[in-house]
Amino acid sequence: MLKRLSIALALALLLAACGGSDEGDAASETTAAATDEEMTDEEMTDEEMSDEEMSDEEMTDEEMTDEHMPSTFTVTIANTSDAAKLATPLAPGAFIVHTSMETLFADGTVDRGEGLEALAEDGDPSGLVTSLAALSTVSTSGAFTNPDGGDEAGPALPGSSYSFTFEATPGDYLSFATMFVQSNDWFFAPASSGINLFDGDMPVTGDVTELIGLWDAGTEVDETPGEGANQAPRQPEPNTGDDQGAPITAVSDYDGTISVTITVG
Ligand SMILES: [Ca+2]
Ligand SMILES: [Ca+2]
Repeated sequence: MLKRLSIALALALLLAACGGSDEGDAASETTAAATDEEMTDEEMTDEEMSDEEMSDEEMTDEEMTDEHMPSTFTVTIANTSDAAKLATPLAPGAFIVHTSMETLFADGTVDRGEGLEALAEDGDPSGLVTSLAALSTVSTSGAFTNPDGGDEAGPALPGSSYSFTFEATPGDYLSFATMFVQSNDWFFAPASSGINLFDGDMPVTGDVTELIGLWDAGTEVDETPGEGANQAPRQPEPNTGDDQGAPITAVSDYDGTISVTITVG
């Protein structure tokens, strides 16, 4: 199973690397276009005239900084499942900082088909991260792929953890999702509203485990956790199993599988 996940992740990272190359080409084209603009006197004049506007923007930024200096948060998701009902790996997951409700998923509705299924069934967060990054209400998005202390992407086994860091200001919420690997399509995530990262102007810190739920994505029929032939550790390839076509719902009875803490520094 671990090899299979590693292979899937390696493929995902390879695809991401290819995408990066395309962006590099686009950046080169942009630079060339900018050079052309510099050669046009009229356009240069326009740019100089906009300096005043830029000054106004800088003043606004300073005012913003005084009132809402971003706080730097670090979230750690520890796998404590060896002391819980069923020992399970966690899989690489996705996180976002957002201002809208029900951004990563919506409790009680069918999966939107934007990448959550692959995260919940196969431990692949790449598609969901791409979808969420495109939303105007998402200020930061990313994947957590490497267990703490490791330099390779892979599952977080019992006793290990994932961590990720981001900046946020009052009004921001955190959502994330990571697969309960010994299942067909279950994932750990905060309630669909996300975690309000501030209490007034004060950053929220400490143990937030009680804010995290276990959810059934409703995309694949459930087998007995830890035993199903279509679950990630045993399925012959990703996306193996019967379609469920059900709304996303909460799953109980697996308290203590993870522990989540937030620090600010
Ligand atoms: Ca299911
Ligand atoms: Ca499956």
